[in-house]
Amino acid sequence: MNDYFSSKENFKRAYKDEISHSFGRNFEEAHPEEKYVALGKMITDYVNENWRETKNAVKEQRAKQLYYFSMEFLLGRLMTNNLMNLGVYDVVRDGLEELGINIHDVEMMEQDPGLGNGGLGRLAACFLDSLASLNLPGNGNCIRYHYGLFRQEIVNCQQVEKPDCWLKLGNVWEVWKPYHAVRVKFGGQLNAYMDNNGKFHSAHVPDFAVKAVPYDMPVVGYHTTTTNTLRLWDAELDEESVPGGQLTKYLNDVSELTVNVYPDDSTNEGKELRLRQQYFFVCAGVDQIIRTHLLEYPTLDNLGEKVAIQLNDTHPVLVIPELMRVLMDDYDYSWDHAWAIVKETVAYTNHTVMAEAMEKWDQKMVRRLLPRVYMIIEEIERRFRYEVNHAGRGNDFYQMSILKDNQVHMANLAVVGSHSVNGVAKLHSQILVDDVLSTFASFYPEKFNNKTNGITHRRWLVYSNPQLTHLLEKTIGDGFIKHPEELSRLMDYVDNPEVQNEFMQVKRERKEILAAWVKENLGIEVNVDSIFDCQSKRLHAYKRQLLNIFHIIYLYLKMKQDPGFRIYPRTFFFSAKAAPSYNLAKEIIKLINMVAEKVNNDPEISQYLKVVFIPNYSVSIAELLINAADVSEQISTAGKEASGTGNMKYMMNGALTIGTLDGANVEIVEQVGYENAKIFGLRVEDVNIMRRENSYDVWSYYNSDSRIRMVVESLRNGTFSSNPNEFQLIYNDLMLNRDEFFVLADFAAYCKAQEDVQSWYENRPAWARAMLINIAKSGYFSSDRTIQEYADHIWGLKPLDFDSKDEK
Ligand code: B1N
Repeated sequence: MNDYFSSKENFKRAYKDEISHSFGRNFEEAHPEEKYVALGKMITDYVNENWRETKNAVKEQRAKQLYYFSMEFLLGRLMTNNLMNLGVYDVVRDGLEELGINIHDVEMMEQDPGLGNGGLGRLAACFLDSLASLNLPGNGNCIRYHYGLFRQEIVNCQQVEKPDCWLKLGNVWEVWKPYHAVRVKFGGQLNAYMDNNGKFHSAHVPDFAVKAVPYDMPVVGYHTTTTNTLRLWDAELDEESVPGGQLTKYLNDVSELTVNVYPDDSTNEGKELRLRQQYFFVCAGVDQIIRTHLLEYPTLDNLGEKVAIQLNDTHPVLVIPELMRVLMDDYDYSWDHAWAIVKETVAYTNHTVMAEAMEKWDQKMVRRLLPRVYMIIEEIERRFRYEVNHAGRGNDFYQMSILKDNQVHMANLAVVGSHSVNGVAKLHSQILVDDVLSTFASFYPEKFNNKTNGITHRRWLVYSNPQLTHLLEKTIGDGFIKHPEELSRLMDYVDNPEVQNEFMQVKRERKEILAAWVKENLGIEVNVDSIFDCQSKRLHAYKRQLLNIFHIIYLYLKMKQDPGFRIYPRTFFFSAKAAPSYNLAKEIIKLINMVAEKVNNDPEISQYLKVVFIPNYSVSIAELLINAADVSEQISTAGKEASGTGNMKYMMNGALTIGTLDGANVEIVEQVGYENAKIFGLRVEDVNIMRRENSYDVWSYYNSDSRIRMVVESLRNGTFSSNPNEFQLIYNDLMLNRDEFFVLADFAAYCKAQEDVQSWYENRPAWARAMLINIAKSGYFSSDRTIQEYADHIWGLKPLDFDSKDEK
């Protein structure tokens, strides 16, 4: 390994050399951008050796490898992460300091790669970190989007979408691999014929073909040799495929494929371009797997033994027919043999039960765009029907069928073509079995399992909260960084007043950092002695930001009416993007911002109550916000949030959860006990009964609770806007469309829970103790635990062995 980072002196020398070689400048003259890029290049150089060693180890050890197919990887900045995982952060920080550079300024030069929407994409990124840190050979496969999810600005209280040009300084972490390009074909004619031996052949003459070109990013494990690969596919023109006279259209079609992340989270618009994107990275990824495998093994018979493919939701489910196509058409496999290999290799994770997120594609569109793949899906369906009938379950076939109502039902294809189907929290996996996929669960019980989500404690605790990390190291040692379950050692100290005080001091420091940022960037003064109450996640009706803002409106109006009523000072933070076409969600953002404006500028009230909407929620904002929270808002309608992962990040940084029994909240309370979280509201069973019996009547809540009346009427009576129709979508959704997500039904319970939270906070030692317990019990939610479970029970993946070179 080169010795760039072996000492401060070596680093300084190498760094100056790098700047001079790369940019032909003296160090003193270099631009800040150049200083950032130069450091990035040094890190990538340094990583190269481990990267090569990892690839060699996979070969030599004939190790099984994972390919995690995901349309999203929400990585966040990588500089600090990589330096810390390599164990050279301190050398670099100190070396830079001697050169008169603050490492923080260099870190901030990096554009946050936002190649995802929310939880699903961030989960994929956490998984990569855990795979490498556990020495497991696991690669990511995705698209090299030229723009991340949009950058959100708030103008006149409303969301405005701006482009997120994350590549404007280039991407220092990536390596372009033009020689590994793959041709991806769309549309056109399928000419099928039988040869003289009666064998079926098909020749696909596409009407559009592009080159998929890989860009590889190293994924550095924490203090390990293992350096895995995240492969991002870019689309380039395929010289042979440019149709005469149509260059401009052709180029448009090519660049469209990688232009943007689709901004839908837990919804699905069913647009053709998205299907094209899906096939694009699936086809390229499958091709790479096959070629890599054949370099090491003479046959594809053992593919399932050496390769595991995990489908992150149904977005990459075309892997199933595509792998069938390659095995049969390119490598002469029989259907049955190919099908056995595909099922052995592929596993599927479901991330949502929301009907509007379930991917369904118009059959005609799939047939037109992917003729051979469609033909294979039809055959999968035909054989599956036979299997179901043969098992005497013919009556259940329709429920499970892939092709119906002129649509291709992607979740059904995923279940049929894989050996494992998992949900992402216990409650969610149970709902899949009992409800959403119940017919499948009774037909293929052995496929169904649960893998409760996790988060990488390295990014979400160690790197983003150095103050807390320092306190933990001092109190329980640093073993928890490799073995997060050791966080439970903190249980011995939760009653220790000194540790409690030190922890509250740490929390205060984090609150000050956030407050300073808010002041500088948003011009809002917040009181660090107030309770920091945070809800940060995508804006979606089922996540019920509306319940939160309604409670705030209630507090505001009540304080205005009754000078005797005052609350313990609280600052409510929101951060959330709405899909650009999701009008209700955008109106909720507008409401939050208009309430904020009113409340924050009311001199009578603003010392008790502030509302801060932080624009452009992203990994970087989350790193600033979450560790400053006292209260974590996890208030989705029971049964709707598959898991949630923000809940885990907040908990790990000590925030107390106010939440419904939904998603992973259930397991959080299981860990910490009901006395160390605040659970309220309807449960799944209650919601199901009310739905089944059609017994929920918003008007009865409206009529019987004057607080609800007061809040709902404030939407229309000029309190927050002079335009009475300003919040009409919200009003209609609740009062005329029957409040699908039970906001009014849970309102009273939520208010009561919030009162309890306030009294709790007023007893500071009890509060500090509960926060410490939350941290102590958060080890379970490390994605190291999650990944170990996937590796053991789904993938059959073993750690690489580097001759005990790595610390254990
Ligand atoms: O996946 C996360 C979970 O923690 C969340 O509860 C869940 O809502 C989230 C279509 C989705 N489910 N479905 C999506 C994302 C993009 C898209 O285009 C659906 N995201 C989730 C991780 O398990």
